[in-house]
Amino acid sequence: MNKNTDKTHSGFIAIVGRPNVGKSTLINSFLGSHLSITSPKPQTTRQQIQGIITLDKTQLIFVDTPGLHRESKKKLNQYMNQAASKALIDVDVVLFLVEVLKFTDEDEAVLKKLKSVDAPVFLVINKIDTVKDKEKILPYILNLQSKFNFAQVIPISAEKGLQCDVLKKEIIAHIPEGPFYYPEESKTNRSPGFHVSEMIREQVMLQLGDELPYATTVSVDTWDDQEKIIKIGATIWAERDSQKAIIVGENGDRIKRIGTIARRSIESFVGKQVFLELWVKVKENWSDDSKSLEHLGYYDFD
Ligand SMILES: Nc1nc2c(ncn2[C@@H]2O[C@H](COP(=O)(O)OP(=O)(O)OP(=O)(O)O)[C@@H](O)[C@H]2O)c(=O)[nH]1
Ligand SMILES: [Mg+2]
Repeated sequence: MNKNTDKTHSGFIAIVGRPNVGKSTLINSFLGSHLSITSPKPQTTRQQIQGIITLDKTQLIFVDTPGLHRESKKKLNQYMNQAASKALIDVDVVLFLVEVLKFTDEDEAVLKKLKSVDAPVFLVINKIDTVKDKEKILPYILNLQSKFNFAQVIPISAEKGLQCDVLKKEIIAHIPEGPFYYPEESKTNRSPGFHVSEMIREQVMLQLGDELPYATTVSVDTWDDQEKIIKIGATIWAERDSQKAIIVGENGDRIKRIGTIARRSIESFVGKQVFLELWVKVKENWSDDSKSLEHLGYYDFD
């Protein structure tokens, strides 16, 4: 084969599954950076996030999605489910992520959605590091294969990086010829402000334990890029005064900790010193109000 051929390959790979199966951990493992936030709590990711890798003549655009879930009374949940469903349109490969030895009603509902997808669907069985007796995995795979004609079945551990290279090779084999969609140096379709708001939200999720009010979100309000430092002002939005008090913590301890840890991740993301000013404010019912959702960044993003 002529190595100097100008032909490039490019394609979109949607990562879908119920909440908490490890979709964001997988996209981060492919990218080698913490692009998409993760947490032990379900419904961490709320919007589509593209992570881009360009390897010589191939561009892979991975699409991380919110976990598809049953609960969709609130507008935010409807938005999340729609964002995940839309990711299935016009893609080249779909990675259906499940957690090894588990198959819940929510997994079943995702699989049902995949029946109308044109692209090849890979069954990606994650968290295999948690199973000692690997022989148990075979009957689990056979059962799932009886439900759907998967193009590939690949057990992995996204967190430990096990078999992720095998998965990547199989993905590349399914990527069609075509021009690059993004400049070679692009890593994401999202703005730095979006990623910063996510890093703050990640700390809110991690620091609040079981007290976490589900309806919190973060907006980045000011961004002043100076010679040696970036000054960022951001707001954490809660729905009630009682939730605000939990986020602030006694004597402001919790918000301080959230700010300090988020600032460190932001500094490593922007490669510069950061001064982060955080506010906590209340906007009643924002998660069930279309206008507030849009105002806080939850709109159609393509
Ligand atoms: N043991 C183990 N844990 C994992 C693995 N991959 C992900 N996790 C953990 O599973 C939890 C959920 O991971 P996420 O990547 O946030 O899951 P997600 O599917 O993106 O979840 P949502 O955004 O809520 O839909 C986190 O605590 C991860 O550390 C894995 O391969 N092995
Ligand atoms: Mg996620």
